[in-house]
Amino acid sequence: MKFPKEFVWGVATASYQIEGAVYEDGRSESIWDRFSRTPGKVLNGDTGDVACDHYHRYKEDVALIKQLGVDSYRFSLAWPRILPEGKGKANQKGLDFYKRLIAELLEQGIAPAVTLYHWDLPQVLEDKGGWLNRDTAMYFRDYAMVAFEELGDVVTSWITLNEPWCSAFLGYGNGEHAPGKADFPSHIVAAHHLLLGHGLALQGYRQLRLPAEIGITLNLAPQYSVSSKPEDLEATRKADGFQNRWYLDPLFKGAYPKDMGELLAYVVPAVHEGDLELIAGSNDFLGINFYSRGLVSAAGRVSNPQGPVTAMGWEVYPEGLYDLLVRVHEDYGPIPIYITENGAAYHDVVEAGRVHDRQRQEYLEQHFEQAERAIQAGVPLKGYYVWSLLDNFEWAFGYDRRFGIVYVDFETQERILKDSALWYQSFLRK
Ligand code: IFM
Repeated sequence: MKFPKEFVWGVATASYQIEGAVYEDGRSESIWDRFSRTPGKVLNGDTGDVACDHYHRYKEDVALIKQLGVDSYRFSLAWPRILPEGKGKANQKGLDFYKRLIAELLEQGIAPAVTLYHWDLPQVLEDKGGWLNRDTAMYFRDYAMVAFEELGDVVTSWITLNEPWCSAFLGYGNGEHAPGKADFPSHIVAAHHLLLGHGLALQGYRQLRLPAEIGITLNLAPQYSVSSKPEDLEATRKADGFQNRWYLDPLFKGAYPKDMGELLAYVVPAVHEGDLELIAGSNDFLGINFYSRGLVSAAGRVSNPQGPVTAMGWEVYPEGLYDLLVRVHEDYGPIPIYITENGAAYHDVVEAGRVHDRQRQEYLEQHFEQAERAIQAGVPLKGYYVWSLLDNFEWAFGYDRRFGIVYVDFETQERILKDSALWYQSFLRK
């Protein structure tokens, strides 16, 4: 495989999934602390209380990142560590943790790519309505400004939001994620406020004239119809509208997709004058998280009986990455693109101190190939972050699904480089 010299290779994580130390140094409760403590919400009653204990072991983890030989590390800031009240006064101890982490990364020559919001909203803000409350978008802007001002001289790349579809739909639409509200129409309002928060943060960022690039990360999945019957094609168009265009269109075209009748009706009351101009502010790049595709029939989503699946039950369909990248470039470009997450969960076992995760290695290899194909087809793909550096708290699945290329023994906190990590390391050396 051949990638451009300046191509950025990385690994990614997120605060609540790895940090632990939820009561330390002034951090306040997040919606995930509350949700994971609610019986029945997370598999096995798991919480992020300890997770990978990264808060205390960050030096060891940076050493692992260094050992892999990647260029960049994508991680997220915990809003409740930085602004325990959700707004107002910043917590110096929280900021200091990220300053220490970034200093360590820079010392090792690893570029810090920072996500501002990877789902751990301060619970105090949820108590005021969370993302259903328009004020949360303003609080997000204020929080982002604190981060920009405090860390703007050392961060090389900013991502405002991770996967607003998940925050909105899983959080407020079907309740599978925190804060666990299940009201389909209102999740569209939450999505609008999330995008508005992104637009406001971007506007504030531009005023500071900082050097780093800034963008947003969406979880996109190409949707394929099971047949060419008009009813299947129509269902596929809607699935694409719901998953992909509902976010891409306002961000890159300044309007919600006109063909999404029901969703439009829900969003109209939430859209104030000027919102869409803010949302369509100029991103330096688009981050895409890619895991699988959607296969759609008029009766709903279907699964491919022939397709291999990961431990999440998600079909492995690498060609979908190529199709998606080419499509996004054609319909929404030109815009530099990063794959900010790609990876797979499998049920790993440790055998004589090794983890032979051949399937994960193959998954990555096949997706790298499709990324290379997309570059050859003219897509301005600039980088690729493997999800995830470490096995971690996989949201509603707790510690039951392992996405790491590094195995974590959650009893002892021992880390073991899986075969996929060793493969990635030798791929990068080449
Ligand atoms: O673990 C998550 C991550 O937090 C967001 N993107 C998808 C991953 C796998 O489900």
